[in-house]
Amino acid sequence: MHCIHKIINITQRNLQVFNKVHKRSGILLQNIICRLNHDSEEYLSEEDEKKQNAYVKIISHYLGIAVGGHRTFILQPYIKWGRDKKRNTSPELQMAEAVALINTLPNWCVVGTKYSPLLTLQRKHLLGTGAIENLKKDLRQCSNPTAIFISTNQLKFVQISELEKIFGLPVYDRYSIVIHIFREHAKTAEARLQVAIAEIPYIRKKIFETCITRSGAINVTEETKLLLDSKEKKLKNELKKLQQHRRIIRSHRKKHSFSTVAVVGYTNAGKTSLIKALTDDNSLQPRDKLFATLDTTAHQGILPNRLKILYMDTIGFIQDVPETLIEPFIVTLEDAMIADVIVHIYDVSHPDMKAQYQHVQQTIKPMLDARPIIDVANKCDLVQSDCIPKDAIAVSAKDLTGIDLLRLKIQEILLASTGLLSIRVRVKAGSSAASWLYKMTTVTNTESDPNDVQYLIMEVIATAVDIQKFKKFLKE
Ligand SMILES: Nc1nc2c(ncn2[C@@H]2O[C@H](COP(=O)(O)OP(=O)(O)OP(=O)(O)O)[C@@H](O)[C@H]2O)c(=O)[nH]1
Ligand SMILES: [Mg+2]
Repeated sequence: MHCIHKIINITQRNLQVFNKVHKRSGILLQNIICRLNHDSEEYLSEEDEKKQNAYVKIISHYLGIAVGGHRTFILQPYIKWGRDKKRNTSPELQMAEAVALINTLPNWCVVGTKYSPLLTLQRKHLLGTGAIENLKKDLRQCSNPTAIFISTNQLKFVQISELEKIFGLPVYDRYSIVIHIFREHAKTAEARLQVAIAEIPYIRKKIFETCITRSGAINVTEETKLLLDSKEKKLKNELKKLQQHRRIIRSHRKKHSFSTVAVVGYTNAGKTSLIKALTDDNSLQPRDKLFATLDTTAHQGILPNRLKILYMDTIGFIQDVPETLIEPFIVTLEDAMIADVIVHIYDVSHPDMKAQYQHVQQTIKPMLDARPIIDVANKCDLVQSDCIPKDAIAVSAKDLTGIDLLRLKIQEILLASTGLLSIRVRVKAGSSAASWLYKMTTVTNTESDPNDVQYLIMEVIATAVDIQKFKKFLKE
C-alpha cells in the first residue's frame, strides 16, 4: 500500500508541473517516463545502522573490496580440448574482455597477463605444480602486483583460498569482479538493491565453503547466519515491492497504449548511444565502460509518422558469469522484454562479435514469445561495409548514420506487430468527428485542406477496431 501511495503522490506532482505546459498525451507520456526512471527513491534502505555496519564488514571481507584499487595480474585459463572447450571465441578475446573488465574499475589497472591451458577447471589448486611455479616467477617479474584476477566464471572458494595462500595475494574470479563493477555503477536505489541481491548467493557460498570444518560441519557463528538471513529476507521484500511497482507501471503503460521499443545487447555495444541518437535525449551518457547502464530507463522518441514511443535502455549482457549474478536484473529486463519491438544492437567492429551476438540471442530467446527483433549492427564507422551482416541494419550511433533508416524500420515493424494503422482522414474543422479522433486515437498531424479551409486533413494512428468505430460514429 505504501508503495502505491507514493506512486500516486509522484504522479500528482508531475501532473501539476506538466499540466501547465503539455497537452494530455504529453502529460501521460512524461509521467510514465518519470515513474520508470525516478520512482526508485522509495527503495532506500532503513536498515538498523549497527546491523548494516556488521553486514558491510562481512561483504568487504568476502568480496575483497579494495578501496584503493589493485595492480592486477590477469590469468586467463582455457580448456585445451574436449566438451568444455569454448568454440565460438578464443583465449585472446577472453583475455581482451578480462582486461576491459579490470579497466572499467576506477583505480584498478592491469600489470601483467598470462594464459593457462588446462584440462579441467576443477583441480584444488586450479593449476599444476609446474604452472604454479611459473606463475610465481611471472608475478615476481611483474611490477608490484597486488591482486590476481583469474578470468573464469566462478572459482570454488577452496580454490580461491588455496591460491591466495600460495601467492600471498587476493584472488578474484569473474563473478566477484563483475559485482565490483555493478557496485561502482549502481547509482539509483533500485540498482543498488539489485546488486545487493546479486551479492547474497556469492557471500553465502563463500562463507559456508570456507567455514567447513574437517569433520564436514559448517562452522558459522549464529550471529553471522542470522545477519545473512535477515538481510536476505529484507532484500527479498524490497524486491517484491519493486516487482509490484513494475507491474503498476506496466499496466499503466498498457492502458494508455504507449508503444515501447526495448534496446538490448552485449555490454558496451552502444545501447545508450543508440537511444541518444534516436531521441536526442541529452540526459543519456554513453561511456566506454562495461556495465555503464544498470537501470532500465525509458526515453521518449518520435517516429517518422509522428507517433510518440518509448525506448527502453537496458543492462548489458556478458558471457561467462553465473546466472545468479544477472538474475535480480531480470525483473527489470523482463519489463523491457514486454516491449512491442526488441532492437538487438551489437558492436560489429568487435573481434568477438559472433560469440557476443549468440550469447545475447540465447539469453533473450526464452524471455520472448513471437516478439519481433530488429538486428542492428552498430559502430559501422569502424569497419568496411562488406563486414556488415546482410540481415542487420547498419548504424553508427556515433556518426548518426543509418538512424533514419532504423526509425523507419521500427515504425514498419511496430505498426505490423501492434496492429496499428496510420490513416489520413478529412473531417470538418471543430466537428464532433474531429473531437472523436483527438479523444480516441493518436493524432500525429493536422493540416487545413488546401481545397476547402473549413476541412482538416488529419493523420491518425489507430487500431482497426477504432477505425471501424469511427466509421460507425460518422454514420450516426
Ligand atoms: N566508433 C563508435 N563508437 C561508438 C558507437 N556507438 C557507441 N560507441 C562508443 O561505445 C562505447 C559504449 O557506448 P554505450 O552507448 O555506453 O554502450 P552500452 O551498450 O550502453 O554499454 P553498457 O551500458 O555499459 O552496457 C562508448 O564509448 C561510445 O562512445 C559508434 O557507432 N561508433
Ligand atoms: Mg548503456
